[in-house]
Amino acid sequence: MTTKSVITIERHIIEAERQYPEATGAFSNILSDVAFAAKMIAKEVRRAGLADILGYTGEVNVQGEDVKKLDEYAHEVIFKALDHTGHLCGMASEEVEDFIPIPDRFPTGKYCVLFDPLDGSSNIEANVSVGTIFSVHRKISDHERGCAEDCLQPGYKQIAAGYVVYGSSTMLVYTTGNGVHGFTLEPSIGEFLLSHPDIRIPSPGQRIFSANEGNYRNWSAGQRALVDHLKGVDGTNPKPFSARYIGSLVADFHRNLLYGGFFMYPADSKSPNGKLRLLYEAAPLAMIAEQAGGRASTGFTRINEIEPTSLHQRTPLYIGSAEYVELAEQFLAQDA
Ligand code: AHM
Ligand code: MG
Repeated sequence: MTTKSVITIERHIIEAERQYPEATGAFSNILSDVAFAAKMIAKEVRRAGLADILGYTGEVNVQGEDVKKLDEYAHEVIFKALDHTGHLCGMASEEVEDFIPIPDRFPTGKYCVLFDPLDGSSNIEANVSVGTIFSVHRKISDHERGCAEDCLQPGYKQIAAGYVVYGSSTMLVYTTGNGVHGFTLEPSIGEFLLSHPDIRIPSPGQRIFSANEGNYRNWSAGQRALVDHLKGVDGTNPKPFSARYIGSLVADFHRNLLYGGFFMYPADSKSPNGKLRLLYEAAPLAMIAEQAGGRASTGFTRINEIEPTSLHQRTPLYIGSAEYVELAEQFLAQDA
């Protein structure tokens, strides 16, 4: 048997940080802590089918204890993996309304982390892949222990972003602005190993579009025209796209990242700002898409140039292969 050199995520992060002699290691530690939390969450997601027997029902168990839902559990795991390290000035989570301060008993630091702990969790009972999304910003406020301002930064200022997909295997994909790298969890040793170095969205990639077409009647004229074109029903497209929609953003995004294609969650007459959250979903995935050679747009402007005004603000999202996102923008221009 030959032995190949394997690269763990910790080694990858440390080697990347070595390029910056002024680095303190804090940033590396944050990514390692997120990877640790991901392993903890993966372990529980694997047991999700046993929820009714083992807990995570959101109800009170026979001992009178609160039994947490898996998304609340995931939130707590990430919070507790990061709260005490002294590297963060605070956090924001899709599960929590306001900025999350670091408990007074712990020191604070110069970064903040935003996360969607378990995206797509409505799918989990059916064994469909779910994911965690995260984003790291530098502290910018004068507030000694951080405040919401530190989290309310446009996506182009992110210094790292990533996601974990809990699928047929567990994968962590991240970028610090030097390409996109994917790691697969080897469960028997509990380590994320580099399996997808320097991911680029194939161009031209597979002709895939991902959208919830059940919203068709609420879509704008431009959005309808776009999807009619993709499907070839308007007579202008001799090579129709395939439709692939899991309804779990991380899984849909991950497939399109590896195969090519694009995902969209448009604005519609019922949700004029779309459904997805700018800070927990769109901005981190936008950084990854752009680092992999793709694009992310509201349909009109670059996602990562939006100046956020509230932690849970929503945005329409078109993300994936650059040429397909551009095509979407061309169709949507008729709505402007
Ligand atoms: P969630 O944050 O409540 O899990 O919602 C986000 C999810 C995404 O994973 C997915 O892309 C989208 O909602 C699906 O929405 P819909 O069911 O409207 O198609
Ligand atoms: Mg979500």
